Amino acid sequence: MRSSPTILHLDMDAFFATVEQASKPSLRGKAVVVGGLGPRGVVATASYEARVFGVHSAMPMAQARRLAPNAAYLVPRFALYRSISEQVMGLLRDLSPLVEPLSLDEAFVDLEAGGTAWDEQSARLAGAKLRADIRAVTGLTGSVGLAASKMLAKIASEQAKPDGLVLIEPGTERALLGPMSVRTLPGVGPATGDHLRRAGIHTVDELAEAGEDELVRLLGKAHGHALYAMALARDERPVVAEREAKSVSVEDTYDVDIHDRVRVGTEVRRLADRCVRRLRGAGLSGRTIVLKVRRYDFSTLTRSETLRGPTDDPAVVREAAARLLESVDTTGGVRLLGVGISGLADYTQEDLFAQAAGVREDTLAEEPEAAPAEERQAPTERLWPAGHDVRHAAYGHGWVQGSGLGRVTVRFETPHSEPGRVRTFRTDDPDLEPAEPLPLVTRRPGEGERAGTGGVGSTSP
Ligand code: DCP
Ligand code: MG
Repeated sequence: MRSSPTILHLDMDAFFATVEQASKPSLRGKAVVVGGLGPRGVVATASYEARVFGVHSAMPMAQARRLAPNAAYLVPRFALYRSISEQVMGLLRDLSPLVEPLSLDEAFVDLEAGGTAWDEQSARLAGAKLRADIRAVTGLTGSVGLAASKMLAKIASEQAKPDGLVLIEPGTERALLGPMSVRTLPGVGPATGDHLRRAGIHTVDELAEAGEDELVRLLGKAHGHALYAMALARDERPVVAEREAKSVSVEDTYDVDIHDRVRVGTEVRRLADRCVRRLRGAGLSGRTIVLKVRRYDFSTLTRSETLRGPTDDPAVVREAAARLLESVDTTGGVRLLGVGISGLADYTQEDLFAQAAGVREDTLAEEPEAAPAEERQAPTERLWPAGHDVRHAAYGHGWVQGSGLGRVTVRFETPHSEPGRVRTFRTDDPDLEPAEPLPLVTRRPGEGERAGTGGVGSTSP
């Protein structure tokens, strides 16, 4: 492990909810819940004000509404979150070529590899400057952790939340981790946590005391071994830039073209299993399954399917590959078949034991497409998802506060206005139309010190 705290972990604060608060002045300082609003919807995230009531990611929306009935409930605006994520990732790439994004709002950066930091002081400075730059460019807050390993950097950013920076001095890792819950360690989700608790292991110190053999007995070889190393604060995983590990794939070329459709299917299953073994071997999981088929005439096709979350489950990959194969005509025979997995994620993000035991957690918000039956019967209402932007011919830019019974309520405000007023219209009002989100920050970086959240006045006509 390196001797300086030059691995940085950034995690934006209550990301989706903070973006919504930045775009909607009336919601600043208020409880905001973003997620699927149908009866089967789940919470994507909640603002810190809503977390006070116990609302958190992946909670059923109905439960959130019981806990925080007065919060604002909004449908996610993924395109906007993605564009802000790109701005943030751009700032990280200014620090180092070694940037490893884990999700839209989270990434590791190897500051040393970028020559940005080499010791504690330079690392702290780089982290502080990054936070200031993120605020200037996006108007949002992110928390930064700095440490000598990925595991500790991530724990540090968690401790820094919200809107802070924590640096873990090399040498203090074990003392810091010891009393913490086993759940702090990467890869220990609810299922592994329960399993360990039943074995009387609650803290990281207890994990280390249990010893490697006992952990292997409890959790299996790979997980037990990995967890023991982490309990001793040993984590040598390098920061891997996206392009270096874009995908894991395997392929086979056949001496004789395969014509038999059943045999093609068997080969694809075999390749899927081999690909998953390689994926797991690299300690990764992935979201996009790719099938490659080269036909008798050398024409090569690739087909892909993106799952809702990363997986390293052979059954899931096998099924996806089989579905993809159904869309390919192989009647003339195939010379080559390949299965790949891209959209890679660090396996430690997931609950290792839960995966092994086939337990799945619902971690993704239901998107508005998955609307329940009663919403489908009223298609006009789906044009006005709560939280989405609209424009009114007379009143200008606003957002949908709610809709139903043929009415839509709009609050007219912009990222730079005062909290705005609410008006109600008929859902088929010809003066009202959906609009693109407005930028959260109007000035460009380097154009002066004024933050984009000041009282600039309304930008509506
Ligand atoms: N997300 C989601 N479903 C989940 C978890 C997260 O859709 N089960 C989305 C919404 C979050 C974003 O991903 O805003 C980032 O996830 P984080 O876990 O980093 O959570 P937040 O950024 O919302 O909060 P925190 O301040 O705890 O990082
Ligand atoms: Mg976050």
